[in-house]
Amino acid sequence: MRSKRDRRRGGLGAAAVGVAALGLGEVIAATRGDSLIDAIGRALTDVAPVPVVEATVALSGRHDKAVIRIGVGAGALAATVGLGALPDRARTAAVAVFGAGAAALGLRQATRSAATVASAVTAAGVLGVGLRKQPRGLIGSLATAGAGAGLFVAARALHRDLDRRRDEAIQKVGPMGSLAAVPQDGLEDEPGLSSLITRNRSFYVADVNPSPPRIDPTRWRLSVTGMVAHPLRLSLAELAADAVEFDAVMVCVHNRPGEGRAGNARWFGVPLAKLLEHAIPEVGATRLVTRAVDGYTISLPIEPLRSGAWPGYLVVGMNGEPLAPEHGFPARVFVPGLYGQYTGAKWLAELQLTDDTHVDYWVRRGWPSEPIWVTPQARIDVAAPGRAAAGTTTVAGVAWAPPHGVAGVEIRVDEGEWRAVDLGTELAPAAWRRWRTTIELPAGAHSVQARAISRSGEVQDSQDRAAFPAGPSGFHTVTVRV
Ligand SMILES: Nc1nc2c(c(=O)[nH]1)N[C@H]1C(S)=C(S)[C@@H](COP(=O)(O)O)O[C@H]1N2
Ligand SMILES: [Mo]
Repeated sequence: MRSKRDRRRGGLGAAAVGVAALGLGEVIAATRGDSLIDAIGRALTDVAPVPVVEATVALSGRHDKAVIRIGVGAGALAATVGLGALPDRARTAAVAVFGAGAAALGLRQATRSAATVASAVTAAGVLGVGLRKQPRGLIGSLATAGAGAGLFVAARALHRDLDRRRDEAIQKVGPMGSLAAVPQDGLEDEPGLSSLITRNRSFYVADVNPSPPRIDPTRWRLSVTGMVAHPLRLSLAELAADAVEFDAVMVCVHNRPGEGRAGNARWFGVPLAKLLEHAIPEVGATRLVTRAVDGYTISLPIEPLRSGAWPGYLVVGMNGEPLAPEHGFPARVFVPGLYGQYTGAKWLAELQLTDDTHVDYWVRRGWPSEPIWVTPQARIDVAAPGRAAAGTTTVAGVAWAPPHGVAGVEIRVDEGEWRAVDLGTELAPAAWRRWRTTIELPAGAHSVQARAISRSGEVQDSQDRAAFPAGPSGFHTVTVRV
């Protein structure tokens, strides 16, 4: 019988071995720019049931990637402590299963990384041996954990070096479109209001990868394949030569009113109608599958893209620059007006024309197969004492209703009458539109709500609805104290 104190020591030693094993795994994966923790995170994302995904997104917000990483790391350590408490033979079997599972992950079509396989096998080996001969005493455990932490630092340094080289390669690509004349809408003087164009660095990031895939632009080619008479293979430069600029808001289907998973940019892309015209779809081709380098897919109906009814683009630039790695470098598909989850894949590898038998990543998990359109939404960014006159309150924000455009924004106080606000100049119907008004409020606390009305006549829905399965709705409500 081991005493309670021994067991606690054992837990500490096992945790230290876990840190060392994971740290070594991270270094091996990092030599190729991969990460064992991220590979496990992606695999868990791939199999998590929709309610788990939805809860994670709702609770972690824009920190979802950090939450997943920390969760995987903590889970792995907890598992190690559990393994440490098992009898030798059971533990060896468990570690072997663990390692085989993680190695299989590295072999999956989605990641297919030799470095991840080597990393998983090595980490499992270190676990197997280390848990049998656990470090003794507090000092031994701390030394082992410290060595593991050093390996994490080394892995980070490797990543930083690779990131720097990748960023240099992206910079060499040169400008993509221009933001020479920064557009204005007349509301430039409102502090706290979202900028008319969201800077690339501030633009929200939403995807299933804990870290963005690295793509070498000199070797990358876009393939247009499948049911086409004339398959295409195009370089980034060839695509850029045919690209045009357009302004549009991109919105994540998880963006509840008031949240920040939406951004407005000046994009640079090739109209999909033009690419389809060159490729010549065969009779029977109904879906355009946008496939990312990691296997993720989003598909779109070909007909409306071909006719131009849905103005889709193969995007290669954002606000005058190549796409940032987080935003899908070197290319992505974007159909303004469709939620991000339906609008097209980032890190595009291929456009494949096919029939209706294709099933997308999220559709396999229960999301509707037909694209979901963004509904009108207004967000309140500012609700503060007015600067012009004492006793007034300025309320300002952004609103969107792509692709038709925002016809009006209204606010109401304490659920009273709706009143119209002033709109900034419209950049483009698919872009977001800023708005502002000044109101007088009696002393006390008041609720202020906003709603958007689209040019197609759709009024923002008052019903509070979660993102799944048709997109969120409801009003953004803020409390103002006077
Ligand atoms: N390859 C790939 N493309 C993707 C996704 C993804 O997970 N993988 N997520 C989609 C979702 S859900 C959204 S909201 C947008 C987000 O684009 P952003 O990160 O540039 O804002 O990308 C879309 N394209
Ligand atoms: Mo999204």
